[in-house]
Order: sequence, then structure tokens, then C-alpha cells
Amino acid sequence: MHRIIDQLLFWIDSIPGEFRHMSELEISQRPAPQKWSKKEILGHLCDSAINNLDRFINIQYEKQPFLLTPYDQVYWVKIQGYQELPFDEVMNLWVSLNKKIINVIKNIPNEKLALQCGFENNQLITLQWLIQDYLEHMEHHLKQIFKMNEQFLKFSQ
Ligand code: NI
Repeated sequence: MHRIIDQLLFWIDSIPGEFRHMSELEISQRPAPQKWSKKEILGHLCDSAINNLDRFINIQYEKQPFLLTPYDQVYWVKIQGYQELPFDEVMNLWVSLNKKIINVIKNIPNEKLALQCGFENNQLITLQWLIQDYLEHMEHHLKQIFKMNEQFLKFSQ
């Protein structure tokens, strides 16, 4: 869990600075009409944080195995209206939500990391797995935004 927390701290520390090298156009331009802009991808990461924060909290006291509810990522990005928001607002939201997540996962007692959850009709996974997956999903999209290579991702570990 320490490695995951360090990694999240590294990203919320370095990503805002990385965006400073980009123009407003680069941040808000959609590569195709149906594709997300970089700002919307970051918005999608906020939605992932909102939904996962909820899961990381609820799984700790609800009855086991905890049932995960999926969310429609396309509707979420659209209805949240990230594309119309000032970029700083989306960036600050992403940083704040991840600080909350770090705080919650830091306080999860070790034995609770083995708690089980799953989507309907799917195999069960542990809370630990869910948290690891949250980080991997974030890194997948950061890579997409910055076209970062594996080398860059490794550099932070
Ligand atoms: Ni995604």
C-alpha cells in the first residue's frame, strides 16, 4: 500500500506542472468529435476518483461481498460538463479528490485490504486489487494525455 500511496503523491505533485507546458488549445481540443479532450480525460479521472472514493469507503462497513455499481463514463464526463469548465477548476478538483483518496487508503487497516467485492455476475476481487486498479487506470490515462513512455512512468517508482 505504501508504494501505491507514494505513487499517487508523486502524480498529484507533478501533473499540475506538466500541464503548464501546454496551451489552452492543446488542453481543450478534441482529437475527433466523439473523443475526449485532455481536459475531459482529466475530468474522467475525477469521475473515477469520485466513484472509487465511494467504493473504498463503503466496502469497509457494508455487508460482504460488497456489490460494485458500474458508472457510465461517457455520460458522466458529458453531464459533469468538464469541457466547459476552466481548466484550473478541473485540475484542482483532481488534486483534491486524490488527496481524499490517499487519506482514506492510508487509514485502511491491513486486514481490511482482503475484503471482497465484485460487479454483478463477475468474479470477486479484493479491496487491495481495487485500489491497485484505480492507480493503473489513472496511469493509463496520464500516459494517454502526455504520451508518456514506460521509461517516464518507471522514473517515478
Ligand atoms: Ni478510463
